[in-house]
Amino acid sequence: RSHCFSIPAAAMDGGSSNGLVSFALSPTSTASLKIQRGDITQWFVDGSSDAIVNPANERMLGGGGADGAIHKAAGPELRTACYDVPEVRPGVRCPTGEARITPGFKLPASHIIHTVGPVYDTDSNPEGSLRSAYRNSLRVAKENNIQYIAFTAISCGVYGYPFDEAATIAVSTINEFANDFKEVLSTHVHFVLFSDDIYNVWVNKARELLQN
Ligand code: AR6
Repeated sequence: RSHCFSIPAAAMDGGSSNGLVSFALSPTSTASLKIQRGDITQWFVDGSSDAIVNPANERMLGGGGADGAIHKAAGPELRTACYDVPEVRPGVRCPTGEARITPGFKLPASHIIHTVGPVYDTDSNPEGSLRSAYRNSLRVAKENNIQYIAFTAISCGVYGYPFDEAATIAVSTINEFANDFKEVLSTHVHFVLFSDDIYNVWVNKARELLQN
């Protein structure tokens, strides 16, 4: 099979390496899955239509974790743009499992796709909701001709999703999406992960699920 796993030379030098590893998705699509350590607010792909995915909440007006860091880095125009996203019911601009897009404003990435993962302990179907959050983010990326998209580990911070279960859903959902859109999916998918713990879980899960 064409699934490849490679550690670029720079990643083996140690020091400031971001540990970038790359996997092929569907053998018939050109899409790839890359996993690295890092701060998602700094991520971009030069000269492309790119988007980072914000693990937001249903109000979409900012918060802690990655959401807080993204709002801080994007600047106050982001809050205004989010405020203008229509409410689907009072206080809810993006229901759990759905996704919305805004410009990136002061971020290096050109767009932000806001999605809302499940609160692990209170969602009635956390697996379904997390799957929807990834799938709808990819769908919005595709509809907007985004060539490169970067995710964090949605729901793995404040929302308390166990890392191993979340990694299984993240990797398998992205792979399924690539298979569903074989000939058309040309969106390259990145994970930019803050902690070594989560990075290791994600790399091991991608090896397990994508290399056979
Ligand atoms: N770059 C990459 N990853 C990050 C960064 C960063 N700058 N900052 C945090 N992470 P979380 P959730 C990682 O809590 O669980 C907010 O208040 C973090 O280590 O950001 O979906 C929202 O407003 C973790 O692995 O998102 C919501 O109310 C991952 O990003 C709520 O938190 C996700 O953690 C959403 O909670």
